[in-house]
Amino acid sequence: MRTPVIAGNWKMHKTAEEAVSFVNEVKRATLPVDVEAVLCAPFLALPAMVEATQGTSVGIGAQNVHWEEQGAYTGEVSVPMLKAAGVEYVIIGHSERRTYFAETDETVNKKTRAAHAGGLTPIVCVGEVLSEREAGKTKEVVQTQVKAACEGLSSDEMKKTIIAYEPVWAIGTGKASTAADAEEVCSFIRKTVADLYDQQVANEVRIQYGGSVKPENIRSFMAEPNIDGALVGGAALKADSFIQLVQAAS
Ligand code: G2H
Repeated sequence: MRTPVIAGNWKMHKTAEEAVSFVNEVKRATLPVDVEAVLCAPFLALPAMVEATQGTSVGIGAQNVHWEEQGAYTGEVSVPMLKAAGVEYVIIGHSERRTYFAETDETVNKKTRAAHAGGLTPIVCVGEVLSEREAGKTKEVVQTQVKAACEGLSSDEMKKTIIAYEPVWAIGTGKASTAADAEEVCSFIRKTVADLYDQQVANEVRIQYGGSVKPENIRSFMAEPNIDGALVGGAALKADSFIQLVQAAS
């Protein structure tokens, strides 16, 4: 069966010092061994977090990466740089990056391929905006994004890809999707992967729900058969809340 994965996406929050103090609080808690816990932090906090989580089960992730290994790309960070710092995961194609930083399906694909080539686990975000949902286009939009993001991945790479379904209208708004609606789309994403690869690959891919997840509602999402975890923003900024989320996913 698939191991649930709870990933905190801190967005542009926390200095290295604040991040380490968060990690130290998490280390004092008992986390379930059957849940993968990940913290995705700003670049500057990553090395200190990798060091602070040594010997624990908490994995560390970045929130973006460039697809080239090195070169004249001012302000960018590459997969080998993240690997050298001990980072294991990277969020790719978050809707905030698509909206504010011109991320496209094409760059999402390049980054996803680069992540796999360099040994990072990509958490690839997909999801519709409100007008698309209201126009009944959710599945069409999500299918296009999944197909584009995964183009050229081997079956093994696809199995190791984490897909985060984040309806854009639910992000940071406090208005989460219902568990049933999220399950319908996550199940459709799994079917899309089965059509692109095969049922075995689809059975292994982990699909998270993201968008206003909190300790009070995570159980309803985790109870759904095609939801294998959550990508959590606001509710992952406090250690006690993050700990509760990981414990509830067990
Ligand atoms: C969606 C989510 C984290 P929040 O962006 O990826 O944020 O939980 O604050 O809605």
